[in-house]
Amino acid sequence: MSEAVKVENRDGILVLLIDNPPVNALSVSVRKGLHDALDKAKTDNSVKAIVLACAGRSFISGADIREFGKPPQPPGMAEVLDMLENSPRPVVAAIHGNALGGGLETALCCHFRIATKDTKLGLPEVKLGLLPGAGGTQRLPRVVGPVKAVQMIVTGEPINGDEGLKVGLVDGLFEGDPVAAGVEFAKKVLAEKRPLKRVRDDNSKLDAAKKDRTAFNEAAAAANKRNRGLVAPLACAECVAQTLEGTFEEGLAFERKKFLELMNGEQSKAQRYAFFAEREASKVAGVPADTKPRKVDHVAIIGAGTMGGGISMSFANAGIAVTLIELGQEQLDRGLGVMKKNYDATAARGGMSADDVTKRMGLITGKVGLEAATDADLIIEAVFETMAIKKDVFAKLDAIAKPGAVLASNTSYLNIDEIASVTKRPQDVLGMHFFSPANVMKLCEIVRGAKTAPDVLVTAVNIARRIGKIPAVVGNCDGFVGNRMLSARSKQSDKLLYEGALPQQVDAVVTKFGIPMGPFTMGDMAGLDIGWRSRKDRGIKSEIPDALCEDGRFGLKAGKGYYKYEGGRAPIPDPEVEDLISKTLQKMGKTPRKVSDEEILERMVYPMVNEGARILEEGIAARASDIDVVWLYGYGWPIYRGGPMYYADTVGLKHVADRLAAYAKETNDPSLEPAPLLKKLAAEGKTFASLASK
Ligand code: 3H9
Repeated sequence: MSEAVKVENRDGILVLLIDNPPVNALSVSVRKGLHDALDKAKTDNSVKAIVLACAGRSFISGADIREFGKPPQPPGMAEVLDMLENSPRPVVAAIHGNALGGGLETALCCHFRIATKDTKLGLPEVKLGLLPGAGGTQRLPRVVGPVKAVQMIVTGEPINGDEGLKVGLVDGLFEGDPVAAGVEFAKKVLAEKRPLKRVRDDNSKLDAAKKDRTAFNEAAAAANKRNRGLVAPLACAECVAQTLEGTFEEGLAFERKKFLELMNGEQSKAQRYAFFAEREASKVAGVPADTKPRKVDHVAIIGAGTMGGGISMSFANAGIAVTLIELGQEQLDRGLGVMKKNYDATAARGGMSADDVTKRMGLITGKVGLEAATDADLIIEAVFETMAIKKDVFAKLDAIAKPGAVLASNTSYLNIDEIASVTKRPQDVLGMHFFSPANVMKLCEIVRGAKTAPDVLVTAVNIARRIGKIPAVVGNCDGFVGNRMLSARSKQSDKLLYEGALPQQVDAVVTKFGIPMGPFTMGDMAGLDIGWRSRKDRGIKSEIPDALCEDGRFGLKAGKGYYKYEGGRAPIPDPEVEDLISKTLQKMGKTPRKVSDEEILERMVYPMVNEGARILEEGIAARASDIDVVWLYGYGWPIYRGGPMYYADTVGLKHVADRLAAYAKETNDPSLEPAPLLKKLAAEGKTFASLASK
């Protein structure tokens, strides 16, 4: 018998207990264990019913994603699921924790399902660029109806046990030990002589939608609404629609075909890479895996501005109380007011209840004066982005914070070591760089100072995950990973205007690639006046944006910038800007040329990759995949393109290096010369992924 499936006969109830940590994925050892046990049970007359349950903290969380793309190892999932579904004895799935993907598909092949109230039942394959490929698209609609099924499958969002009971996905709820509950339920099934229910045989919930598809089509369209460029969601909806077309077997064959197409496609490969990259980023390179985080019970946030407010909301959203500290009552009230308004707006859109708003606001306690941070285990500073102000705050915190408190700065580019230097405890200081809006954006760059202690890093990673953020540990340099690479891109987008490209052309190329917003639209949103003032202070000129600002074109807030705005936030290309650019070039004695879309894309992406290579060489990021995580979750890089470093690997590093060298020459820009690491990997025919993590 396989180690991954423990088999026990309890008075005629055969218990199959899957034990495959960490998440009880359906790896080959599990499939084999189930196959062998079910095969043996066929001829064992003492077996009256079967219970399928899992050890550890969860039921099956899906197929083993690490096996995808490799030669299949028998027995396949379909074979094992057939054995369960066709078992002549009742099979009860007793579910706790998660039943996700192949896990829920397995449960759907059992004749009865019971679950705990808080179990997560879902088919999240779409998030990996896939669709449920073990019958999920055909069985779930037969159980919960096609409307609910298409919502669940296209969005990948799970429901809990309570809702599962309401929609008929589970037959009962239990508390406590899944095996004991499963055995008890199985006995009841036997005592009541309940008929075996095979999901595949019951078409009753499809009938209404077969007669009138309106509700189904509307649900499919609504679920698919926000799928910029992704192929999997549409394929998911198509598979569910098949339940309304033909037989169960035909639907299964259609699902199989579509699943294989997606699994072998570029998008899912990139999405599966992103899944593992995200998890890898939580492991701090160079820190022993058993390093324990410090205890964090009390959290204080300094600064109730946009960032401090967003960070506080992130904690409150995760049910963690924070003390929000400001210098004066007025600033505090203003900050709290903005948060309340944000929550109210979400509630008005149906995103949360009024009760939730009260609960979350109740977790944020406003206080005036830094002394309120005395008891905090973690203090996150989010004050004005000026070194002198940050140093002042940290010197004061050093004097009042309790020993061992973690002191984090939300700086987006300042030197964390310089900030730490004003304290007597630089080992406790690090950066926690959240992205705006902080209550929405997933990324948290954890900036490791020269003296940051390993357990402080682990504490920050841990707490970031607890509040639903995706942490990536980076080193200390100007702009860290994300903003440093963004600067490399901004330099090129600015230069392109002086060569003949227009803002709308550059932005269109960038958005077509899948990034939600182009650099010029982003500039307009941020406001062009800030950069202009800073250039004036430093005596630097940048003719085109300077001319725009001299004309009062400060961006969205002024109703005009690189674009014009007619009341809303939609950027409208403006002939006046074309004219202004053309006149500026004339004045500068420059002749515009036609810049191709291909050149724009390469100059938007490859300089970032080049900077990424420098970042890796300098050890600012430990892994190329960490850089990808920063871009995926902090800057809206399209997940189906894996991240800039992954993308460069797929294009080929030799091509990237050659094009950069050519642009360096053509545009007389030494910053575009390929970085030594990029050159080396290109010459050796290697990829960034081939670099071992340090
Ligand atoms: C599928 O089922 C296809 C079928 O329809 C058809 C097939 C024919 N496989 O996230 P965590 C690893 S597709 C392999 O940190 P948490 C993960 O890499 C699948 N490994 O834990 C990590 O490893 P390490 C559909 C997996 O508690 C460790 O487990 N299912 C898998 O925060 C811990 O993971 C899904 O899409 C897997 N399926 O969250 C669910 N899952 O320690 C995907 C996890 O070495 N999984 N690992 O870094 C999840 O969403 C979360 O892992 C889960 C736990 C919510 C389960």
